[in-house]
Amino acid sequence: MFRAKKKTQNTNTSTYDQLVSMRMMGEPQSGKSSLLLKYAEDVFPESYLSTIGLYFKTQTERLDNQTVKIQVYDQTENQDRFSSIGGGSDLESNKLRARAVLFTFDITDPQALNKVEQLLKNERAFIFNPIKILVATKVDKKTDRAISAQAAEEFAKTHDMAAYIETSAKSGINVTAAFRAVCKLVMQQPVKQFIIIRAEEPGKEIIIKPVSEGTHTSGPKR
Ligand SMILES: Nc1nc2c(ncn2[C@@H]2O[C@H](COP(=O)(O)OP(=O)(O)OP(=O)(O)O)[C@@H](O)[C@H]2O)c(=O)[nH]1
Ligand SMILES: [Mg+2]
Repeated sequence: MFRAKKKTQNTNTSTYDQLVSMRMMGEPQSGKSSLLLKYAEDVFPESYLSTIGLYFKTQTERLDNQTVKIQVYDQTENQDRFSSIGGGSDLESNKLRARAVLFTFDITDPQALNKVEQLLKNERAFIFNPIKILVATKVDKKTDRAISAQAAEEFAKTHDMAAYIETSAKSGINVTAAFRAVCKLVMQQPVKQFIIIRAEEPGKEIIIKPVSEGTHTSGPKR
C-alpha cells in the first residue's frame, strides 16, 4: 500500500498535468514534518528536530487519470505566524497561496483542538480561502489518546473544514491516503462532501467515507 521507495522529485514542468499546493499548519511538535517526511521520503526519524525556516517537498501522484504534482509547504508555527503577504519572499507568498491547509493535531494532547482553534483565528493566514483539513497525528499512540475521533470530526465540521483524517507517521497508516485525499478535494472544488479517513483497527488500513454534511455522527463499528 505504501511506497517502499522515494519517488524522483522531478521538477520538470512537462511531466505533470496539474500542480496542487498545500501547507502544513499546527502547533510545534504536532507532527507536521514527520508526516511530510514519511509521505515524501518514506522515513520516520524518532528524534525531534524543530523545523527551522520554510520548506517544501514535492511528490507526484496519479489521480483521476492525471499526473499531479503535489507541493507541500512546512514551517513551524512560531515562524509561520509572522508570515507576510506583501513583504515576504516568493516562497512565503506561494505558501500563503496554497490551495489547502492541513491542520495537524497530536491526539495525545488534551488541549490540541483548542490550539487549532487559536490558529484558525489568524485570518491573514487564510486570506486566499484555502480548503481546511483536520489531520490527527500519532494515532499509533492509542493508549495515550486524549481526543476522540468523534470530538475531532465534530470540531472539523463546525469549523468549516472539508475533511477529518487520522494518521501516523510512525506506523505509516493513512499517510499517502491523506495527501491523496487532500489533493482530490482541491481538484474537485467546490467541496460538497465531508471526507472522513479513520484508523479504526491496526492493519485495517483506511475507511474513505464521503458523507453529506450534518448526517454523519461516527464511523462504522467494526
Ligand atoms: N509516536 C509517534 N510520534 C510521532 C509521530 N509523528 C511525529 N512524532 C514525534 O513527534 C515529535 C514532533 O514531530 P515533528 O514532525 O518534528 O513536529 P512538527 O510539528 O514538525 O514540529 P515543529 O517543526 O517544531 O513545528 C517528534 O519527536 C516525532 O518523532 C507519530 O506518528 N507517532
Ligand atoms: Mg517541523
